[in-house]
Amino acid sequence: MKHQQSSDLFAKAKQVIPGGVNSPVRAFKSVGCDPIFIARASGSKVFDVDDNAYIDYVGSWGPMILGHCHPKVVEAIQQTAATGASFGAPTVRETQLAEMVCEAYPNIEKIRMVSSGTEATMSAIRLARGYTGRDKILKFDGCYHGHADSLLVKAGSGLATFGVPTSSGVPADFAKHTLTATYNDLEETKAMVAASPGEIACIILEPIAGNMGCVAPKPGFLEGLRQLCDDQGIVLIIDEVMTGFRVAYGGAQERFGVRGDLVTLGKIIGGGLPVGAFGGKREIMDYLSPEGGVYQAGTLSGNPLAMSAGIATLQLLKQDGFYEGIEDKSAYLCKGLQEAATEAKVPTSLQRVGGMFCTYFQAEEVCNFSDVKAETPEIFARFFRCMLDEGINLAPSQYETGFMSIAHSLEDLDKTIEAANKAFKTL
Ligand code: HOZ
Repeated sequence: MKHQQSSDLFAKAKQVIPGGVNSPVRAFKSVGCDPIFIARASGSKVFDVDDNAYIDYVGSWGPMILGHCHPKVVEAIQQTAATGASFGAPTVRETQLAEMVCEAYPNIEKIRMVSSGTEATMSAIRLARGYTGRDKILKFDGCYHGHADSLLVKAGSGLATFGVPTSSGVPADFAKHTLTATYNDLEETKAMVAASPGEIACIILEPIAGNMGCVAPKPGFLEGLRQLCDDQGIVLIIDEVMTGFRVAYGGAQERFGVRGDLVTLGKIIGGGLPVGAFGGKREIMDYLSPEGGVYQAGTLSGNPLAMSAGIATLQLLKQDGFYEGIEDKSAYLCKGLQEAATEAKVPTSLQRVGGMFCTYFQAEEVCNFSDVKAETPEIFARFFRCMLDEGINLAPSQYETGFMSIAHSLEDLDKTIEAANKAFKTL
């Protein structure tokens, strides 16, 4: 496959954009080739500027669960754009989308819209601190919650991809308030909480860790965290930016039956437009300005275009059988990938929850960040390049999750398995 135009555009971009990209993992640095520049997309496919077609499992890193350019979503955005792109004043669509989210998540009694997942988690943490009057927060090694200062500590994919667990530029005075525990290790978490009695404002986690590949919570982990937070007056923040409306209409909380005090959302609820949201118990949300003293604001918060795309998307997700469809397609693909790996005698751990999946190039299951073996990302890089050459667009990092859309056809899945058959044999 030729990528000349992409490479030329990348060289040009690097002159004016740091690393040529507006988000680091997109630079393809850890997979050893230049990134492809996308010209357009449709359904399950993206097309690059050299006119190569790829079956897409990035899905804009999660939002495109309907596939690209769903006609109903495009129509909603176009109609709204014709009436004004942004007013910085309340509109009816904000309440409509808020009602839809509250209906899907019974523990979200009130919700505030923002413009990105980072804004959502950053604001939820400030709110938890304001509500509890405590400074410390506890997160898990390898979980990514956006790039706010206090969250860039052992933060998974974006940083792990480049071998820097914690960003520079984060003052030690901020980072000292962030405790990190091992994902899926309830006993260690309990011990850390016990060592800081009455000091921890919140525990924040990805209920399915999607920034160290795809790691499901062990049975009892989420339940144990819920109990721990209840016992210690700690706010449990479940970060569903990736999993919300993805692994079930009511997200991971519906799937696993454990509910947070606060929930962060993004990606799917904006239908591909920039959006984020945080919500939860009325009692906590009422600490937020203008009701309470915790300040948070945004010029583009509740943006009309994003609200329309979100409403149109959620309406389609509500249709009968939608999540069964995603589950079936993902299960079919992962079974095929596993068989291809076995045939080629490549040790793999294929991990999947609903429409999120990851192939680790090691036999041992990954249950936390340090379970990823040192050689695994290097093998992934070779696999990635081979798959790209076969017309399969995977996320360019071992630490990212793969996303299925409802637009992927059986033919797409079979082509992907066929490509993997070839790729595994080259490793
Ligand atoms: N690490 C981010 C997703 N988990 C990357 C997002 C992007 O580059 O758009």
